[in-house]
Amino acid sequence: MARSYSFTHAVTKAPSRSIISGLRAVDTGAPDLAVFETHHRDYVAALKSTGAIVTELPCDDAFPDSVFIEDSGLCLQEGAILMRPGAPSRLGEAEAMRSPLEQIYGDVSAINGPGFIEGGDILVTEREILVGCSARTDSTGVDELRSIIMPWGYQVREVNTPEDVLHFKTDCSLLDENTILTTRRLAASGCFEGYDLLYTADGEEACANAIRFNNLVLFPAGFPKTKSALDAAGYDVVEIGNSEAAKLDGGMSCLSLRFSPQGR
Ligand code: CIR
Repeated sequence: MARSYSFTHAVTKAPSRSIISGLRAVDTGAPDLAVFETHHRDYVAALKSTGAIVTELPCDDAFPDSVFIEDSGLCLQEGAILMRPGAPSRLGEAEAMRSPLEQIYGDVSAINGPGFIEGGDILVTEREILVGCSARTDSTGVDELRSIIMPWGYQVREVNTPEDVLHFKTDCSLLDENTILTTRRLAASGCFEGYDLLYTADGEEACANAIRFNNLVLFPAGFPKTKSALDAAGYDVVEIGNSEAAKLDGGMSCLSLRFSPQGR
């Protein structure tokens, strides 16, 4: 299977009591920790059902958004890179990931700045790595990432996250070697030329953040038209409740780091 969606490992972090203080663009009410925990358990179970080794880190009350672990790192076969989150309240989350990732990789790299970059803006496909500049990720951060991973043979392409969209991957997901699930507003930027696209159904843009993880597509519950389109296209879709993460602008990709460390 392809390296862009076939993974031996994942790392998750449990939601903390402090999620009620998590960042959000629009306040639609406080997330309910018990419901979030149930959804999170279902999510971890789905990852494990594919045979992957899942490291479940305990919650960290100091960082309300740390359940959205994807933003703190980028994990590739060759190595892990600690990100440099552009949200000031999240900056320390990356350093907190150093030790867990060192235990898996032995050694890790880091974005040292002055630029910023969050994992939610990074889409790894089979042929390249797209990084969307956003309110959290800037060109300087993208350049520093490029300087670390180009020697490993990766092509990094800087693109743009639409205005008022938190992260690039808020609006897209990889489904297979050449297929991307995307909103029309993101695809309109032309950033997916050469890929096959499956569009979220009108009114269901909030389900664009899914993940292909081995044989499964983990997909937020409550988006029936897009779910049917994925089923019809032959994907093995598992619906996971996302109501509480959504209150904090989070989705399926944000909740894990997914990777296959070389030789481990
Ligand atoms: C934040 O605003 O940073 C969090 N409340 C949500 C982060 C979602 N992460 C992601 O899309 N990768």
